[in-house]
Amino acid sequence: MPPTAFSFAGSGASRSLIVTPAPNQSGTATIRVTVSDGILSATDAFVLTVRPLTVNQPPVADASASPLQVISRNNVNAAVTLDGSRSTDPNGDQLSYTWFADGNLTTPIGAGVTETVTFRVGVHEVVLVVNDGQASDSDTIVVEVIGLAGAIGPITDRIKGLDLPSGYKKELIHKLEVAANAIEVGDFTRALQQLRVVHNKITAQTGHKFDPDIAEELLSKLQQIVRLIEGG
Ligand SMILES: [Ca+2]
Repeated sequence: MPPTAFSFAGSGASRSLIVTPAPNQSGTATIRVTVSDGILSATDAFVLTVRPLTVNQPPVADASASPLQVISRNNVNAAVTLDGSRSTDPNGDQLSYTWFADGNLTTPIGAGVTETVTFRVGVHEVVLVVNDGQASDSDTIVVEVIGLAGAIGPITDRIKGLDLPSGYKKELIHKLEVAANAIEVGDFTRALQQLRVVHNKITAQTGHKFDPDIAEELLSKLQQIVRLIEGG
């Protein structure tokens, strides 16, 4: 506290001490006041705390779901876990979480940091709104639930577009189509058998007929489907 921070008002026995803290400064100071009538004096002290004016900064919403593409084993729906835990607040305020889906911003589908919800096959727009008590922010993600039978289609299409020997390509596509048809009729044993053959054929040709990156992409999609069938 500089000396200019202090001034006195009043007169006689009724006086007041006016303390004006320096602008943009905060902290704690012990202020000691001594009064004297010329013969005797008395001293008292008090602690003055000046707090900074806190301006609220809005939170930042960050929604995610893992994975963004989910395969539905029953071709009807699948459980998706939504995650808002990466949302932040510059002031460190505690946040509330509200999840909405498919354009319905009235009825939330959940209010947790993470939420496991069941979505039907199709594309779903999910909105997370976080609020720090004063301000809010939102983040939108798109989650897609693919029917198990439909999950093979994109792999088939990908292979169709690749530059591969025609006989080899036809064989892979045929086996994938047989697998897709088997899934449609619930013959998972046959589907697995076909998918494993395709998986082995691609594995054997990785770095040869198949570019390693493309092979890895196709194999991971096939594994996802195989795991899902085996798990159920
Ligand atoms: Ca805040």
